Amino acid sequence: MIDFYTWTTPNGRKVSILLEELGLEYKTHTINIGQDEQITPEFLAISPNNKIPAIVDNDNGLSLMESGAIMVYLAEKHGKFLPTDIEGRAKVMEWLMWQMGGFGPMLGQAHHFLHFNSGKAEYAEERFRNESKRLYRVLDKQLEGKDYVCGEYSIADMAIWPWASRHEWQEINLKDYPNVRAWYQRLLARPAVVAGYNVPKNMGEIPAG
Ligand SMILES: N[C@@H](CCC(=O)N[C@@H](CS)C(=O)NCC(=O)O)C(=O)O
Repeated sequence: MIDFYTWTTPNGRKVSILLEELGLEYKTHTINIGQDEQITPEFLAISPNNKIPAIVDNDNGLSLMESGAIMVYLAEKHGKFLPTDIEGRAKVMEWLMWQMGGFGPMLGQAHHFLHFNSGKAEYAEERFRNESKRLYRVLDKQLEGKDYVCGEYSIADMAIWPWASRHEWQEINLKDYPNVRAWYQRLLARPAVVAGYNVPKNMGEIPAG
């Protein structure tokens, strides 16, 4: 059984979608980051960087932070959603790292400057609006002729999708990125994606794209 520490954000949803896709038994612990629950000593013992998501695997006592590391661990432990051949694995890791280093952090900045604090920093708004568009163009190109980011459905899709679900906050219209839009809706049709999105609680309708 997995103890899963999370909040209603894309980084948390990446892991809950994978937990649902794997059909694993897990217990959700809600860490309300708006109320600083991520800086309690109990949570810091599990997640030393004081951020969600984190897990404890009760099979072996392993605690892990960082969504990408958690996804690789669970995919490898259960032998799903991460190819085992060296090239296939490298491609999924490439797009997982792209999400961890770009499509997450840059879009997170877009949320701050375009959604939560618009009108305060013109330079930052312009920078992250342009960077968001560039990242969506990259993803659109990667998805050309493919159903999933690396061909087969993998943890790369599950890592990228929750960030794309916040496209409205990023001032992105998915109609401008037809391959992304089709892929976004393809994942939205998966019951495990919807179930994972609604962890730790239902926040209302999921953007349809
Ligand atoms: N690189 C980390 C980022 C995690 C992250 O930024 N978590 C945010 C919520 S999405 C958080 O816990 N923020 C609380 C804080 O910064 O105090 C991961 O992918 O797990």
